[in-house]
Amino acid sequence: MQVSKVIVFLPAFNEEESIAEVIENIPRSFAGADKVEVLIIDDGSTDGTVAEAKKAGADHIISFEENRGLGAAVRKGIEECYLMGADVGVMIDADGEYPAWQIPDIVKPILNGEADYTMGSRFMGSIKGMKFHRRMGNYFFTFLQTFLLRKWLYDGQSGMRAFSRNVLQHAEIIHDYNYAQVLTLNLVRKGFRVLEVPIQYRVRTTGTSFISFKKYMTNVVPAVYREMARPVSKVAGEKKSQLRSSENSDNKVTVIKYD
Ligand SMILES: Nc1nc2c(ncn2[C@@H]2O[C@H](COP(=O)(O)OP(=O)(O)OP(=O)(O)O)[C@@H](O)[C@H]2O)c(=O)[nH]1
Ligand SMILES: [Mg+2]
Repeated sequence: MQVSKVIVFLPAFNEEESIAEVIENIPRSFAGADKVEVLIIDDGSTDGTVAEAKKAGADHIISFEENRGLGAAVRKGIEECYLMGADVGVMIDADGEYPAWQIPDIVKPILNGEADYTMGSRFMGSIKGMKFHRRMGNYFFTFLQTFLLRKWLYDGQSGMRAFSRNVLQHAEIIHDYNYAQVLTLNLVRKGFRVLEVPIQYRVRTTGTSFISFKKYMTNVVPAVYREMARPVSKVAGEKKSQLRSSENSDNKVTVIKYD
């Protein structure tokens, strides 16, 4: 399938040292996709993240006045991709850990009609520098999702994912701290087809991680429980929505401020 517009969004919080390189490595067109736009969800950064993103050629920047959390940032990215008329939405972390040049690889199964939702899988691909305790944490939370969904997953915490337009319309993220686990639980239970694609990953050398053991236990674990406890209805297979935003004909950066 040939699509007209792919939007790649980057949730970013104080990533001035790495964001430009990620943006520069995003292919601006590739087999099956005519046009690729870049959207930054700046989660209240207090450093030069926004200036660096503009310099590197970001097309759209949405800035939160205050830090809201990664879950809130990804929720906004998904909503905006849909409203801006993306045929396929992609998210990638801004810290340089994920291979932006492999975006076509994770979009391809969606264009081919093989999947609705893809995740770049570090454990199916290659990993440079992941600490032992982080690896254990990843195995644990991935296994938890596998168990709850009765579906084998390799990497449930990936920071590189792609979404069909239908997924962009129906995805729900029920907490602000993180999205990784609850989003997959939500989409698979709605009947969307998930597929993992091997990617090359290297641990960040700049910035700081938002992950804390305590916050994972007090935020992620209860959110996983709440997501599984609430009813969701199957939506996959519905007729795709035709809603499209008007085309942005110039290349100016659009800055929208949210308070
Ligand atoms: N630190 C932090 N990052 C956020 C927040 N909101 C969005 N982000 C962005 O979310 C992405 C993932 O955050 P990371 O802290 O790298 O999380 P991670 O990759 O799971 O953890 P590491 O393996 O330690 O890098 C990065 O692009 C961040 O800039 C937030 O509130 N705090
Ligand atoms: Mg990271």
